[in-house]
Amino acid sequence: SPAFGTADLSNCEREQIHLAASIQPHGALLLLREPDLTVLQASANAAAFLGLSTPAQGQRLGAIAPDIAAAIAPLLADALDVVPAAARIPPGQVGVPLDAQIHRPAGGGLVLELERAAPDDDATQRLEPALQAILGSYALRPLCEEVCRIFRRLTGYDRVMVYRFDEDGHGEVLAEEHAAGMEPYLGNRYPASDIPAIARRLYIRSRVRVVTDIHYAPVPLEPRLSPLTGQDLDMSLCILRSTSPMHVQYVKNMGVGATLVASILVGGRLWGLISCHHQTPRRTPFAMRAVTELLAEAVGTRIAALESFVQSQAELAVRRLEQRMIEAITRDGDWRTALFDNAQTLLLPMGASGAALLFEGQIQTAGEVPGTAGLRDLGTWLDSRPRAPVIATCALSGEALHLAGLTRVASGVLAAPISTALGEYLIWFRPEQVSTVTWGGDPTKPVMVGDDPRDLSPRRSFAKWNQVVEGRAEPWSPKDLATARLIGDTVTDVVLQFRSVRMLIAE
Ligand code: BLA
Repeated sequence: SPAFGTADLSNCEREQIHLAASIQPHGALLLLREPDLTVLQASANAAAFLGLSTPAQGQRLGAIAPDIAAAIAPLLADALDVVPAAARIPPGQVGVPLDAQIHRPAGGGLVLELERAAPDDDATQRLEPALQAILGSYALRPLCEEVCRIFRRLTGYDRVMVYRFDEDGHGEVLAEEHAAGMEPYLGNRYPASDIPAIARRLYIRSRVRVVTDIHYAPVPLEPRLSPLTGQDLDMSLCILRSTSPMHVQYVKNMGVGATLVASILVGGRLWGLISCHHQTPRRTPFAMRAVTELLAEAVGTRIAALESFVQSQAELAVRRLEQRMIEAITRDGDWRTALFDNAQTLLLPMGASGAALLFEGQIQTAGEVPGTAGLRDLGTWLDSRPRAPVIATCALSGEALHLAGLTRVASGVLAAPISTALGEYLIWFRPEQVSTVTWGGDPTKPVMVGDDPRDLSPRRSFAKWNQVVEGRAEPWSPKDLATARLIGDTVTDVVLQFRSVRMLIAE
């Protein structure tokens, strides 16, 4: 894997970003040996930051910065390996108050990070209404829009976006708030490679990242390697960690001067990001970062609740559907009217744009579906597949070349067999994404997907995304599969009842 800072566009998804060996210059970092708190490694600016006339390395914290040592002493009983602890240092030798953050990295020792504290801000007072708005949101989109408004007001960044990752790690800008005159990114898509898997994994542990001035000169750690391990310091949890140069280039190309990005976790998974941009450098001190972290956690909690509500609504809808199918048998002598009288009944719970039923040689449809011949070919293809409760693909043409003609409306196919007979399925469809999504920016600008980091931009990302997801629908989620299976099982039961009633009548 490429070491930090040596990646190019061909291998940057494997860059070891947690081994940055350098920090951003607005603070200082010390690696301390426990329990005597001797400085083993320090950022090159540490002595100057602390007002020392000799290097910090080799000295005890208690000797070179007694008030800092005293302030962190009560925190050292905690584990500090997952969640860092913080202390406010009153103005002493440095002359200004400091924020100290400490944690224990993999490999041992204690990492101490110091920043100048901002004047006291009563962000916590504004926390309560923000939390109420987040936890009171009744649907995903309004929630995300509210989050953008709250974060802009609270943090003062020029632009706030909520990104969501799909099942494949591709991203979408779901909501946005920005200062007047800025180019909107709302609706923009970008490929998973824009935020490499290594970074997405890191952002589960490190929930808020800040770049204070994107044009910064990184400050190296001295010595380069941790004396405890003989290796690069694991900076996963360092708030001052220097950011990947590849990403720095991207942000510069966007004309952005500073960023703050908070992770949204849902059920332990990285669901998305709250991404804040500022056109000029911007410092966000510890207290405000803590507020954004708490709010991002509330957002994740709310999304989990909304998702489970949607899921239970879907289950309720399926139970109602079963009832209506049985009623339809007695009323019309046919259960199918209950499925197709109202297309939304079938489409909404699945987030599908079309559905079709192949049953006893007949075809019924709702929404956007392939033509009759295409549907029959699809049925034959499904018959050729191993029997399963549901059969799903989000890239039909990749699996069945002869069905490539169906790509536009049916890149996504999710089929539930509804009897033991061949050719009997309930099928849902999703269209090819690239034919439904359009770039919000200037469509006449040429599309560049070259290999030069200087070209990195949302525009290039969008073009790259178009290439990557060509012939693909939005992937079906595990919940979609579960719902399809539930509907499939329900219809299978009804079909069995229907057939036995029909046999009784025939006798
Ligand atoms: C990180 N890339 C990121 C992050 C975002 C983006 C949001 C997370 C930054 C953070 O959490 O602090 C991407 N930013 C975007 C996009 C938009 C935006 C798409 O504003 C659009 C509006 N990046 C690339 C390519 C590579 C790459 C091609 O585009 C290399 C494969 C790498 N991106 C890359 C790396 C990181 C990153 C290595 C991690 C940065 C770090 O935490 O050090």
